[in-house]
Amino acid sequence: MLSTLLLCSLSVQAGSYELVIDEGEVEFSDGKRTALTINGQSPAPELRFKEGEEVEIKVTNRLERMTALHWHGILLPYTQDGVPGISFPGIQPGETFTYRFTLKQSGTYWYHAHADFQEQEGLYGPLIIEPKGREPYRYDREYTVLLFDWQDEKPERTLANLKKQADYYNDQQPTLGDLLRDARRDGWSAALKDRWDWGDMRMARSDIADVSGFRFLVNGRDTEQNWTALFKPGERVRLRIINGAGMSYFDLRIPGLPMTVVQADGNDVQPVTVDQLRIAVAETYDVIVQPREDKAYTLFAESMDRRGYARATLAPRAGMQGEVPEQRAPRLLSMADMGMAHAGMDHGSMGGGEMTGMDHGAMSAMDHSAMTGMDHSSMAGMDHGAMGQAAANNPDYAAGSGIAPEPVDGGRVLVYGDLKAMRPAAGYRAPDRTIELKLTGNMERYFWSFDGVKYSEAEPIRLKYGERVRFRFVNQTMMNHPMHLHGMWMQLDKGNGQLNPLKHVVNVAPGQTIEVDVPADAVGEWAFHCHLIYHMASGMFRKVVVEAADGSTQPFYGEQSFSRESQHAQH
Ligand SMILES: [Cu+2]
Repeated sequence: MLSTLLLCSLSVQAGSYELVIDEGEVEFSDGKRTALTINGQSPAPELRFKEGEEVEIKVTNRLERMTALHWHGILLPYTQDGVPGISFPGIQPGETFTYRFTLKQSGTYWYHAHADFQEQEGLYGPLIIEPKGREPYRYDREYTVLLFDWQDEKPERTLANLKKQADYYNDQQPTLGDLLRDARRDGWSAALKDRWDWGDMRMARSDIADVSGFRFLVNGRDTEQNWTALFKPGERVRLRIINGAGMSYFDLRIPGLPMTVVQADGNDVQPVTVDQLRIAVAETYDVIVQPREDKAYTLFAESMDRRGYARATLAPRAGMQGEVPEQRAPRLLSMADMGMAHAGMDHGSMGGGEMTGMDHGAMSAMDHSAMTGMDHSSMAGMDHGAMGQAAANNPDYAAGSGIAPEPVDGGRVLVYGDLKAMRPAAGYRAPDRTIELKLTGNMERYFWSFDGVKYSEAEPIRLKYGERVRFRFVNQTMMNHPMHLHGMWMQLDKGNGQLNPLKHVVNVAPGQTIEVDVPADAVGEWAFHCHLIYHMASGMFRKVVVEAADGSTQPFYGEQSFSRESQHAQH
């Protein structure tokens, strides 16, 4: 009897935090910058909870504009999800909003602002939930490794520049010199044809990322400040890696230390040991490393476009430094990367600006209206099915998470197909229906969209509570898009069936098709968007409405009531 009571009282632990959002400063190796802060710091403080806990987080807004915090990847009543205009009206200047929810999961997550560009200005931090039970892996100590891409430029200004000229930040455009070099190497006809192809798509072939000028950070520290984690040789160290960047993917490795991936997006996966991993914007990976030598190791996270890197150190003593690897050359997209070389086009017989000699046998159901800036008259269309197939045939894509980074010294690179859930998903079954979503954009006018329709002009996607919906993402652009669904898991289908991993962010590489299954198990209104902040802001966003059988969208189980307290904080 006594022990039952004791257990009951222990199971209603509460984790509470008070967070104050304000303007403040961050300090880099070359001086201070103005930033948005939480409790005076950026990144924001690490929040730690226990699975099953009732959470209460009071957030006070001391800015002169509306704000909102979103708990990324957390299952909760939609009213607590923190998206202005969908979950709630936002937190007005001077107001305090109290978020309340009960944690039904564990793992490594993060939180960030979901209001204009405030995340990019500093409102991001880790959110860690310890599991109720024992974890299926052992480690001696743990560190959070939170990656970020700081911009000195105000984000509103960046977006305005992109809207004026989409390649504003692209300093890697092929030049006349490149043309001469390619012509010497491949012959004039090949070199010109390649340029014709790219020109026709109105995109530069180095559009792997569309914004530059970032300072890459680990836990708020730049490469000179060199954030350092200590270990004793032989210890097993868990790194909770979070990509909190607004726009940047990272190719991360620790030369000399294989990384055993044990969690992806907060969910345990069957351990897989790799030498390098690509982390898309807003994804998390937990890895365990075991440095055995009494020396410093460098954690090296190159931005995918190779314009820079984030760097940290694992060392037995403070002040030590490991060797920092050479940065690799930027990788240019090829037509093969876009999955087009195999799509049935006979490039040999093109001429005079007309694309002729296409192998129409390999193409059908032409629909390229959404394809960015294509010349419809000369390009007779593309079969996106063939394009997806070509992507699947391309070794880079077969590798999984997009255009995989080049291996270093033959090392193993993590790919999506490696991710198998530690435990089979409950209720796994064939989907009830499929919704295809084309990822579309227009680089010339810098707007991004689904199916060519911007958020401001789009109807919500409606799901029925209890159904299982397959989303097929067909990327018709030349950029990677990290797709993020709020409130429900996406089961990434890489052919592992019941062991398809649960993800809150799934990267869809250029020209690639990716499928995920979504169990619609949370009634309410949810955000569904590309997590690249400028893509989201320019229209790559949808509302998903999950309705109960009676049409209601009010959560009817386990929801916590919430309160809204208005008070005027002193300035
Ligand atoms: Cu995007």
